[in-house]
Amino acid sequence: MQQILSSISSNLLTQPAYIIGLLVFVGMLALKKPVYEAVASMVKAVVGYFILSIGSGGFTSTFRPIVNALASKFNITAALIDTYTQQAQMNDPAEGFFAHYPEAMGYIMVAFVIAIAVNFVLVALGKHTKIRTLFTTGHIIQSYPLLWFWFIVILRPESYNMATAVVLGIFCGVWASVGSNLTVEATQKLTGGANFAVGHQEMLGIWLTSKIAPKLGKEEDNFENLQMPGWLSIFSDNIVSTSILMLIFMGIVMLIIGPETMSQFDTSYKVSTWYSLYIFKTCLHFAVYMNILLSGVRLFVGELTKAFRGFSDKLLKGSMPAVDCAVTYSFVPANVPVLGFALGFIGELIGIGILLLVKAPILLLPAFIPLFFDNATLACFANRYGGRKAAIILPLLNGLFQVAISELMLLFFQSNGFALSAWGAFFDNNSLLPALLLGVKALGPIPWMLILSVVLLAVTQLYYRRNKEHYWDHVEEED
Ligand code: ASC
Repeated sequence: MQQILSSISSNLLTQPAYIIGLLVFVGMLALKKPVYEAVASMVKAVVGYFILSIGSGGFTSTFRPIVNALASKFNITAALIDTYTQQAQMNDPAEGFFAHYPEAMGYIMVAFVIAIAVNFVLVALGKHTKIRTLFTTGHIIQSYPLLWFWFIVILRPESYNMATAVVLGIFCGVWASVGSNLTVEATQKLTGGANFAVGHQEMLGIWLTSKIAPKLGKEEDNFENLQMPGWLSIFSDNIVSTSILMLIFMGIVMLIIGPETMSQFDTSYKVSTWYSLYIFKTCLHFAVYMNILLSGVRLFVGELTKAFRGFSDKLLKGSMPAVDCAVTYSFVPANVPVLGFALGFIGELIGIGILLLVKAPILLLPAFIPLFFDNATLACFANRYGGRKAAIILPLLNGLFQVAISELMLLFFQSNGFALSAWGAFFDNNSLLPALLLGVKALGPIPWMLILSVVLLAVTQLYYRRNKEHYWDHVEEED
């Protein structure tokens, strides 16, 4: 049974391309489109998603070695600010600690499947629950129990059992639903009403950005409206501005790293290649992957928006899909996410400098995934709600926040007898997760997760009351 579940999970449920393909196919049929059209739409959506993944994977494979190489320049052993390192440590069956928990993977799988089901039910009962968002990013929903189950067991070893797994699944489903639902208004504003929300790891961050950014700057002063005089007008072109920004910023980082260290981290780089040309090529690839990503997004979002009407009108009334954060990058000038990344990086480096200065007990090093995807996404929303000023200030602050919370959470686990090798510092992991874990420690996982679930669902009712007027606009518009 566990094998079947885990096979379905790794092959299907955690693959957004197939989930979206399936939604598009069923949605088209619900709209009474002929089967051949439904198949064509599905193929385009899946191909679009694959293209998006190539862009998003290209960022990671090209720029992760650089961030890692920079980290190694510090010549210290330290914990990483990284999601995947953290997942790898927590799920490594060879680690002594986990050898005592042979059924854990089964429990985690149960929690994952329950989470998906809970999201579905909450959307199906959307009239009452006010949840509008169907999570399509299975790899994100899976990452919750994959980490949180272990955290709970570390903090409360007696809770290694099925009951905890079931309640964890309920909590994860509630969080995925409530969190993505909170991003609807902001994402609609960002996309000009494209009828989707974000289902990723910075949902609270998006909501908070939509509240804070307007206080930092004017939304009209955004990057879209930026008129560059004279020769500076070449910067209005995204490809040019992205490339130049990365050449300056990453170029400096790569010069600091130097060719020797770089060759240890990027096997495709040989010292015989001119380092200057290697820097040039690598930095310009930021624009390459951004353009790949954007063309994939356009393809699949087009199909998804068309087909999802089948769900929102007929099958799951009033619903909209919650998609990967990278989708938002195609609704702003492409230099905005790039700038968010660069500023988040600077924020993290300042934070790490402070840790060194105060001789913090645990040193931290940056890593690519939370650094890029968190800060790039928040920058898009900051630009829409508070213009350039907000798009500059908020990622910088978030970089500092990523370092601060990672340090505190690593210390918290250390004081509970467990040395984490990384903290996956996405905004939700830095805000919701500490609240979850402190309560788990104090009250035990089952009561606390049930309390939090009720609170989150109640908050959604309040959220509905505040936004009542336009809450279901996306459905009416389609009529
Ligand atoms: C994550 C994660 C990824 C990226 C990707 C961004 O949190 O696990 O692989 O962000 O979803 O497109």
